[in-house]
Amino acid sequence: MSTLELISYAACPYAQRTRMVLIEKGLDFTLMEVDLSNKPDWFDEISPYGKVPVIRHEGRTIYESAVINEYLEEVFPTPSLMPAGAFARAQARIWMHYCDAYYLPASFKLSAVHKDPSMKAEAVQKLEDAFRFLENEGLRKLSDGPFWFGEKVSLVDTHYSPFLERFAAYEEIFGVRMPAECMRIREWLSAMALRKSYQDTTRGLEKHINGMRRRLGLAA
Ligand SMILES: N[C@@H](CCC(=O)N[C@@H](CS)C(=O)NCC(=O)O)C(=O)O
Repeated sequence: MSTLELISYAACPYAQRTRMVLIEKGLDFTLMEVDLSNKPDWFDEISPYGKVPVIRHEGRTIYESAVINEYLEEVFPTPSLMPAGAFARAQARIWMHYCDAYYLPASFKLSAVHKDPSMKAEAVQKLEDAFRFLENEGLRKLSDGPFWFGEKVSLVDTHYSPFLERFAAYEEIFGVRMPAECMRIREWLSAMALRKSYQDTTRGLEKHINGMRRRLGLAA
Protein backbone atom coordinates (compact mmCIF):
# COMPACT_ATOMS: atom_id res chain seq x y z
CA MET A 1 0.00 0.00 0.00
CA SER A 2 1.13 3.53 -0.80
CA THR A 3 2.50 5.56 2.10
CA LEU A 4 0.89 8.68 0.66
CA GLU A 5 -2.80 9.16 1.21
CA LEU A 6 -4.90 12.08 -0.01
CA ILE A 7 -8.13 12.80 1.83
CA SER A 8 -10.22 14.57 -0.74
CA TYR A 9 -13.64 15.46 -2.06
CA ALA A 10 -14.25 15.01 -5.78
CA ALA A 11 -15.76 18.45 -6.41
CA CYS A 12 -13.20 20.39 -4.34
CA PRO A 13 -10.86 22.59 -6.41
CA TYR A 14 -8.36 22.86 -3.53
CA ALA A 15 -8.10 19.07 -3.33
CA GLN A 16 -7.82 19.04 -7.12
CA ARG A 17 -4.69 21.21 -6.80
CA THR A 18 -3.04 18.51 -4.73
CA ARG A 19 -4.24 15.69 -6.98
CA MET A 20 -2.70 17.54 -9.92
CA VAL A 21 0.63 17.90 -8.11
CA LEU A 22 0.68 14.21 -7.18
CA ILE A 23 0.02 13.31 -10.83
CA GLU A 24 2.56 15.80 -12.20
CA LYS A 25 5.15 14.25 -9.90
CA GLY A 26 4.13 10.72 -10.86
CA LEU A 27 3.59 9.78 -7.23
CA ASP A 28 1.73 6.70 -6.13
CA PHE A 29 -1.04 7.63 -3.70
CA THR A 30 -4.28 6.39 -2.23
CA LEU A 31 -7.31 8.60 -2.71
CA MET A 32 -9.87 8.68 0.08
CA GLU A 33 -13.04 10.65 -0.56
CA VAL A 34 -14.85 12.22 2.40
CA ASP A 35 -18.52 13.17 2.38
CA LEU A 36 -18.27 16.80 3.49
CA SER A 37 -21.97 16.93 4.34
CA ASN A 38 -21.51 14.03 6.75
CA LYS A 39 -17.93 14.15 7.95
CA PRO A 40 -16.65 11.05 9.73
CA ASP A 41 -15.40 11.52 13.34
CA TRP A 42 -11.80 10.67 12.42
CA PHE A 43 -11.77 13.55 9.93
CA ASP A 44 -11.92 16.23 12.68
CA GLU A 45 -8.83 14.73 14.28
CA ILE A 46 -6.71 15.10 11.16
CA SER A 47 -8.24 18.28 9.73
CA PRO A 48 -8.33 21.07 12.33
CA TYR A 49 -10.18 23.39 9.92
CA GLY A 50 -12.61 20.60 8.93
CA LYS A 51 -11.55 20.97 5.29
CA VAL A 52 -10.03 18.91 2.50
CA PRO A 53 -7.42 18.38 1.21
CA VAL A 54 -5.37 16.62 3.87
CA ILE A 55 -2.50 14.28 3.17
CA ARG A 56 -1.20 11.51 5.35
CA HIS A 57 2.44 10.67 4.78
CA GLU A 58 4.51 8.30 6.90
CA GLY A 59 2.02 8.51 9.76
CA ARG A 60 1.79 12.33 9.81
CA THR A 61 -0.87 14.63 8.41
CA ILE A 62 -0.63 17.96 6.61
CA TYR A 63 -3.47 20.25 5.56
CA GLU A 64 -3.98 23.41 3.45
CA SER A 65 -3.46 22.83 -0.26
CA ALA A 66 -0.63 25.36 -0.74
CA VAL A 67 1.28 23.97 2.25
CA ILE A 68 0.71 20.36 1.18
CA ASN A 69 1.92 21.09 -2.33
CA GLU A 70 5.12 22.79 -1.16
CA TYR A 71 5.68 19.85 1.20
CA LEU A 72 5.34 17.44 -1.73
CA GLU A 73 7.78 19.59 -3.70
CA GLU A 74 10.33 19.43 -0.88
CA VAL A 75 9.99 15.74 -0.13
CA PHE A 76 9.71 14.63 -3.77
CA PRO A 77 11.84 17.19 -5.63
CA THR A 78 11.84 15.39 -9.00
CA PRO A 79 10.36 16.53 -11.31
CA SER A 80 10.61 19.97 -9.78
CA LEU A 81 7.47 22.09 -9.82
CA MET A 82 9.19 25.25 -8.64
CA PRO A 83 11.37 27.52 -10.79
CA ALA A 84 15.10 27.66 -10.07
CA GLY A 85 16.51 30.34 -7.79
CA ALA A 86 15.29 32.15 -4.71
CA PHE A 87 13.90 35.15 -6.60
CA ALA A 88 11.83 33.09 -9.04
CA ARG A 89 10.57 30.96 -6.16
CA ALA A 90 9.49 34.11 -4.33
CA GLN A 91 7.69 35.19 -7.52
CA ALA A 92 5.91 31.82 -7.63
CA ARG A 93 4.75 32.27 -4.04
CA ILE A 94 3.57 35.82 -4.74
CA TRP A 95 1.37 34.56 -7.60
CA MET A 96 -0.03 31.70 -5.53
CA HIS A 97 -0.81 34.24 -2.83
CA TYR A 98 -2.50 36.48 -5.40
CA CYS A 99 -4.81 33.63 -6.34
CA ASP A 100 -5.99 33.05 -2.77
CA ALA A 101 -5.94 36.66 -1.56
CA TYR A 102 -7.33 38.51 -4.62
CA TYR A 103 -8.54 36.37 -7.51
CA LEU A 104 -10.62 33.92 -5.47
CA PRO A 105 -12.27 36.54 -3.21
CA ALA A 106 -13.20 38.49 -6.38
CA SER A 107 -14.78 35.42 -7.96
CA PHE A 108 -16.56 34.35 -4.74
CA LYS A 109 -17.91 37.88 -4.33
CA LEU A 110 -19.56 37.68 -7.73
CA SER A 111 -21.36 34.48 -6.83
CA ALA A 112 -22.44 36.02 -3.50
CA VAL A 113 -23.94 39.22 -4.94
CA HIS A 114 -25.06 38.14 -8.43
CA LYS A 115 -28.73 38.79 -7.70
CA ASP A 116 -28.18 42.50 -7.02
CA PRO A 117 -27.51 44.30 -10.35
CA SER A 118 -25.36 47.16 -9.02
CA MET A 119 -23.34 44.94 -6.68
CA LYS A 120 -22.97 42.45 -9.50
CA ALA A 121 -21.61 45.15 -11.85
CA GLU A 122 -19.01 46.15 -9.22
CA ALA A 123 -18.04 42.51 -8.62
CA VAL A 124 -17.67 41.87 -12.37
CA GLN A 125 -15.42 44.92 -12.62
CA LYS A 126 -13.18 43.64 -9.80
CA LEU A 127 -12.99 40.19 -11.36
CA GLU A 128 -12.08 41.67 -14.75
CA ASP A 129 -9.38 43.76 -13.02
CA ALA A 130 -8.01 40.58 -11.44
CA PHE A 131 -7.87 38.88 -14.86
CA ARG A 132 -6.04 41.87 -16.36
CA PHE A 133 -3.56 41.81 -13.50
CA LEU A 134 -2.92 38.09 -14.01
CA GLU A 135 -2.50 38.64 -17.73
CA ASN A 136 -0.34 41.78 -17.75
CA GLU A 137 1.66 41.60 -14.51
CA GLY A 138 1.81 37.81 -14.29
CA LEU A 139 1.81 35.69 -17.42
CA ARG A 140 3.11 38.33 -19.85
CA LYS A 141 5.98 39.47 -17.61
CA LEU A 142 7.14 36.13 -16.24
CA SER A 143 7.66 34.06 -19.37
CA ASP A 144 6.79 33.46 -23.01
CA GLY A 145 4.57 30.60 -21.91
CA PRO A 146 2.73 28.48 -22.24
CA PHE A 147 2.96 28.05 -18.45
CA TRP A 148 3.64 30.57 -15.70
CA PHE A 149 7.36 29.88 -15.73
CA GLY A 150 7.77 28.88 -19.36
CA GLU A 151 7.89 25.39 -20.78
CA LYS A 152 7.66 23.57 -17.45
CA VAL A 153 4.56 23.29 -15.33
CA SER A 154 4.91 24.70 -11.82
CA LEU A 155 2.98 24.85 -8.58
CA VAL A 156 1.56 28.18 -9.77
CA ASP A 157 -0.11 26.41 -12.71
CA THR A 158 -1.63 23.73 -10.51
CA HIS A 159 -2.68 26.42 -8.02
CA TYR A 160 -4.80 28.32 -10.55
CA SER A 161 -5.92 25.55 -12.88
CA PRO A 162 -8.88 24.09 -10.92
CA PHE A 163 -10.32 27.57 -10.43
CA LEU A 164 -9.87 28.88 -13.96
CA GLU A 165 -11.30 25.58 -15.22
CA ARG A 166 -14.45 26.49 -13.27
CA PHE A 167 -14.61 30.02 -14.69
CA ALA A 168 -16.46 28.59 -17.70
CA ALA A 169 -19.34 27.83 -15.29
CA TYR A 170 -19.27 31.46 -14.17
CA GLU A 171 -19.57 32.50 -17.80
CA GLU A 172 -22.57 30.26 -18.25
CA ILE A 173 -24.37 31.17 -15.02
CA PHE A 174 -23.51 34.85 -14.54
CA GLY A 175 -22.92 35.89 -18.17
CA VAL A 176 -19.51 37.28 -17.23
CA ARG A 177 -16.58 37.12 -19.71
CA MET A 178 -12.83 37.13 -19.36
CA PRO A 179 -11.59 40.42 -20.91
CA ALA A 180 -10.85 39.93 -24.62
CA GLU A 181 -7.20 40.98 -24.23
CA CYS A 182 -6.45 38.11 -21.83
CA MET A 183 -5.03 35.94 -24.60
CA ARG A 184 -2.19 34.54 -22.52
CA ILE A 185 -4.62 33.27 -19.90
CA ARG A 186 -6.61 31.53 -22.64
CA GLU A 187 -3.47 29.99 -24.15
CA TRP A 188 -2.35 28.89 -20.71
CA LEU A 189 -5.71 27.24 -20.01
CA SER A 190 -5.58 25.40 -23.36
CA ALA A 191 -2.06 24.16 -22.52
CA MET A 192 -3.19 23.02 -19.09
CA ALA A 193 -6.17 21.17 -20.57
CA LEU A 194 -3.75 18.93 -22.50
CA ARG A 195 -2.00 17.70 -19.37
CA LYS A 196 -2.75 14.35 -17.81
CA SER A 197 -3.04 16.01 -14.40
CA TYR A 198 -5.88 18.16 -15.75
CA GLN A 199 -7.57 15.42 -17.75
CA ASP A 200 -7.48 12.92 -14.86
CA THR A 201 -8.94 15.38 -12.36
CA THR A 202 -11.41 17.55 -14.29
CA ARG A 203 -15.07 16.85 -13.66
CA GLY A 204 -16.20 18.61 -16.83
CA LEU A 205 -18.17 21.79 -17.39
CA GLU A 206 -21.62 20.30 -16.94
CA LYS A 207 -20.86 19.08 -13.41
CA HIS A 208 -19.35 22.45 -12.51
CA ILE A 209 -22.44 24.25 -13.78
CA ASN A 210 -24.85 21.90 -12.02
CA GLY A 211 -22.86 21.97 -8.78
CA MET A 212 -22.68 25.75 -8.78
CA ARG A 213 -26.39 26.09 -9.54
CA ARG A 214 -27.17 23.72 -6.67
CA ARG A 215 -25.00 25.66 -4.21
CA LEU A 216 -26.60 28.96 -5.27
CA GLY A 217 -30.13 27.54 -5.13
CA LEU A 218 -30.69 28.23 -8.83
CA ALA A 219 -32.95 26.14 -11.05
CA ALA A 220 -31.11 23.57 -13.22
N1 LIG B 1 -7.60 27.03 2.24
C1 LIG B 1 -8.00 25.65 2.09
C2 LIG B 1 -9.42 25.61 1.54
C3 LIG B 1 -9.97 24.19 1.45
C4 LIG B 1 -11.49 24.19 1.35
O1 LIG B 1 -12.15 25.23 1.44
N2 LIG B 1 -12.05 22.98 1.16
C5 LIG B 1 -13.51 22.87 1.18
C6 LIG B 1 -14.02 22.03 0.00
S1 LIG B 1 -13.66 22.77 -1.55
C7 LIG B 1 -13.94 22.11 2.43
O2 LIG B 1 -13.30 21.15 2.81
N3 LIG B 1 -15.04 22.52 3.03
C8 LIG B 1 -15.63 21.83 4.12
C9 LIG B 1 -16.10 22.75 5.20
O3 LIG B 1 -15.75 23.95 5.16
O4 LIG B 1 -16.82 22.27 6.09
C10 LIG B 1 -6.99 24.94 1.19
O5 LIG B 1 -6.36 25.59 0.36
O6 LIG B 1 -6.80 23.71 1.34
